[in-house]
Amino acid sequence: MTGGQLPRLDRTFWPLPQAPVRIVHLGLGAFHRSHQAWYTQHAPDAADWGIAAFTGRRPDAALALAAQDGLFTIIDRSGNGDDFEVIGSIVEAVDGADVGRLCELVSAPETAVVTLTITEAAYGLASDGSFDAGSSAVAGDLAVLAGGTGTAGNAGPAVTPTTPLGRLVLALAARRDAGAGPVAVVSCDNLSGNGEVARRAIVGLAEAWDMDVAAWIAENVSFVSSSVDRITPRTTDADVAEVEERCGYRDGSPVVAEPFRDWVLSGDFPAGRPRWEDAGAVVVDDIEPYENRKLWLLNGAHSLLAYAGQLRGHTTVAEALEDPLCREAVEAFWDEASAHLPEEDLHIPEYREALRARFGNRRIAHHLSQIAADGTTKLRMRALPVLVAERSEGRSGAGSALMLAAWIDYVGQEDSVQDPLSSAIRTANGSAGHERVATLLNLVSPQLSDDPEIVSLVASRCGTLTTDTSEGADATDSGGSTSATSAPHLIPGRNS
Ligand code: CS2
Repeated sequence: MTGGQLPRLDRTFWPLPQAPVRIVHLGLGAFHRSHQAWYTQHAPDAADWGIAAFTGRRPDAALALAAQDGLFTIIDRSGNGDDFEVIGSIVEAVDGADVGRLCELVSAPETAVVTLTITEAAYGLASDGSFDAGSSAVAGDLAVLAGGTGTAGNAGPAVTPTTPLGRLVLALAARRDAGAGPVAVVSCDNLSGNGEVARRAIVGLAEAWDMDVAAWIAENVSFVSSSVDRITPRTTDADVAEVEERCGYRDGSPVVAEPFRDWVLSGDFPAGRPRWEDAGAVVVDDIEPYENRKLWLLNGAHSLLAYAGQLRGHTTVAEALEDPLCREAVEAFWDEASAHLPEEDLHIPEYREALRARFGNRRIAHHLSQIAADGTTKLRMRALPVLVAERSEGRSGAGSALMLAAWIDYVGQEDSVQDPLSSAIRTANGSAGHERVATLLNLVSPQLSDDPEIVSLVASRCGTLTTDTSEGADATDSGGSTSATSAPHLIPGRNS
């Protein structure tokens, strides 16, 4: 049978009754499907917990998933081969612009949990980590909310914000009006203290609109922090074709993911939650060490590879890791970061070894360009804390400084950088030398640009990745990747 003749994946492939919606998710994308949807399906009480997932800016993912009753295939891709699993925990896939449906679901008493994968940049963080009411991520919604006339009660929203958090504020107001009681909001974005960050952003937005709503949220919403992990590259046409061939049905929206997954949660669920811990999630009192381990070692190395790797002509994480210069840079950064992680319970050497294998899985084509987006927000979580911690112990922090330098070189050669501060980056690129370095560092954090020694350190590391000095740079075992000795991307006039 050809693809066109195969049956489409839908609930006829699903032998179980559809679970009722008790979780609302904002940010329906591949990561949510490979992670929270997987954990929910694998919880022993999955039959009681259906997810209604809303897209962000575009409706496409909701339309594609709704056409197959929310079902999709996870292609579990190890170094040796692929396994396939149909996931049915998403029972409703909705266009994020349907704020009326969001209000209806969030204000239903059965809804107990709201999960978020809305990207780091969507929380409207200022460069000092506080909530920035003037940030482009939230300013428009603040104006809409402040200018709104009615409440978001059962009659439907009188105003329609466009960002996920603006929409959520409106939906929480509807929950208050409906008397549906407390609820948990779980951030699943890669931010330190993401529960607290979510609280600041959501309460901050609400305060600009209606102090009573803000007070209700502060009292009735439990903001849960979580550290999430599963490498999920973009799905390709080849993945879609593979599912047809191997599974015998058409799935327009499969998701590819590595076999590894991890979820650490900390906080209260006043209206209950699925037994995710029976599916492998871990519930802890103090999340910070786990969060730092993941944000620094995994995400930090990802950002370093994203910028250094692309400067050196590589396309994927696995390719970049085979470049001795990139590999050394990652190990040096890991050494710095590990010095600030408690040894107890975290198993750092084993974690690093596992990361080398996960990053090295060449069957996962995790594109560096995907990771490079939103650098100002990501580096604030990934490079800054390690650099500051190193310097406070009297060491240089050269390994962390290299991550910042690689970003500075990268944004100097890219025509269109995806970042919440992209126009400020463009302006900074108009200057040169130390001034340019300081201006760009200031966008990550004034803590960096205010320290002349840090500016000099980072400036001294700019341009070093594109000058090949590594002894192993001509290694022959690069497995077909663009080798470290291929023409480097020089950045004329931008290196200080
Ligand atoms: C990556 C993450 O794009 C990025 O910034 O570092 O998406 C990373 O793949 C996930 O956090 C892995 O769990």
